[in-house]
Amino acid sequence: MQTVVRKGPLWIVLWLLAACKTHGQANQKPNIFFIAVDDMGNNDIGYNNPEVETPNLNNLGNNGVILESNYVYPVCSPSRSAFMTGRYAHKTGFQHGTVEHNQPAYIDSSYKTVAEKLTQSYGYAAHMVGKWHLGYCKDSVTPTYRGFDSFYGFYGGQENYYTYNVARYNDFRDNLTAVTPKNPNYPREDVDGYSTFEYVKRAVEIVKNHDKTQPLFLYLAFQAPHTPLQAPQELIDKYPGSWTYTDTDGSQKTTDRGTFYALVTAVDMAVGTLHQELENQGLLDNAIIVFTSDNGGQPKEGGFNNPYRGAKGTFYEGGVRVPGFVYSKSLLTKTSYRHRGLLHASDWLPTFISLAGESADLTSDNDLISIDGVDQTQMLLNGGDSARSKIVLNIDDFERSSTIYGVIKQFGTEVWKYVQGNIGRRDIVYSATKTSKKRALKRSFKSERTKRAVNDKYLYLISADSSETHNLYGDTTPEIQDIQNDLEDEVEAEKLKAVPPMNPYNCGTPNNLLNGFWSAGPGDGWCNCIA
Ligand SMILES: *[C@@H]1O[C@H](CO)[C@@H](O)[C@H](O)[C@H]1NC(C)=O
Ligand SMILES: [Ca+2]
Repeated sequence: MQTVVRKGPLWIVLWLLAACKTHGQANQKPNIFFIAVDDMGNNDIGYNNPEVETPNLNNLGNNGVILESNYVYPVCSPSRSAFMTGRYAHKTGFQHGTVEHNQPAYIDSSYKTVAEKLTQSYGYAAHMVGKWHLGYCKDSVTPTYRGFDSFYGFYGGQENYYTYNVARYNDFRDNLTAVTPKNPNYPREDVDGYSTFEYVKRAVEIVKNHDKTQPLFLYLAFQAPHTPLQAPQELIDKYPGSWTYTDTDGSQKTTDRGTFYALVTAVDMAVGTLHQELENQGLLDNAIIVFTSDNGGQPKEGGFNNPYRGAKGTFYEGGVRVPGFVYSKSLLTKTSYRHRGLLHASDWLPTFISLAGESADLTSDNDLISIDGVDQTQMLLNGGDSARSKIVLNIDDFERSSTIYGVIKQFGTEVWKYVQGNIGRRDIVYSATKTSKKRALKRSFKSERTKRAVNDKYLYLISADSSETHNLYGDTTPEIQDIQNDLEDEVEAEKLKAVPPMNPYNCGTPNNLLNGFWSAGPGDGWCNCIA
């Protein structure tokens, strides 16, 4: 080891560097606030669509960096597995859709979660509030065993916003303790409200009680605006009128977009409350707030993705390209713009590690050498180029009917997308029209056959055609042929890396209920229910 004691220019340079680095940061690692919303589409946030009131999200996004190419999976569990592990879902077994209540899926302990890394290697406190949706067949796969100091929320995919009940049973916990609203056996009798507001109440409590000398990681995963469409009446009253849209077959459908907006506005209020408390506690001076959806909007449930084609559950842009932004008072050297660089759900883990470890060497950490995410700090903090030029959208061929392979790749300024298989059913651009205003319904969409065949192939130049209206697959232009071949090769190579899905089977009726709660049950749980 070399100690620097010599006098002269080098010493001065090193001293200056050290002085600059600690300036204004109190020598602290940044606090990280990772906020995930559920099923919010590209057209469901105020800065893209002023019809919905989201002043707090607009303020943070407009004063931060809005992410224009923020890619996730088309449904919840795969995206959340990538958030937690920094890996593609087809590398951890989460590529095959959502985890149902009787499916024994979980993040294997060989894949370290972002919370495990931040707490064990970087000295963070880590707390989780909200929706997990990454399995609960034994206690050791739930949040407080996977790096979080505390957990306040639910294991499954959705539930009633007021009763915390789904399919007749409850799903709500404080760490491992089952919580019922107003349960006399549970000390928190104040747990009786709308879950979006309950979650932020807990987030505020965490922030208030946090020891400020320790860096904080908070994962706040709202259920909203996912179904069921429930919101406080005063928020629903903000959005009178009714909305319609044109469906795939050209028919007019109504959608409960007003109530959906109310769910979004509730999230906005909750984020505003948290933001204010972070300011009050001085926790924002050296911090980053990340906001992202986990998949696109579902038009029939009120969520819209226009100008992108498709919906939640599809591999069109509308399913996988979602709202997201970063905000920081001190860490961004460039703010108030939209970045078009490719960013994937798996990038948050290495980005957070990089922020925590300053010059953390991701290539020498055994937990991280095989991750798929890349460190995006240069892109996010300084407006640099994205650290990735390729995203594998998914590799899943467990069932012929739902087989899907997809990849996005950037060539110079062009971004191309290749998908093979079941790209999804809701395959047009959906725009909602408020019918209480002047009727201006477009009936120009032509009906399209639903494509499900495994050999269907799609090639889109999404940098020029984000609505995916021109399928260029099979085009004979030599340049396009080259790109097509390249992307097909990428998919073939990636197929070899996929692991089997964790959630292809249901357990039948596992012993997953305890006192009316969806539960790991006694002992080792029911992870081995399938022999
Ligand atoms: C959950 O865990 C945290 C951290 O250990 C602890 O402070 C809190 O009291 C726990 N809550 C319950 C209900 O056990
Ligand atoms: Ca979702």
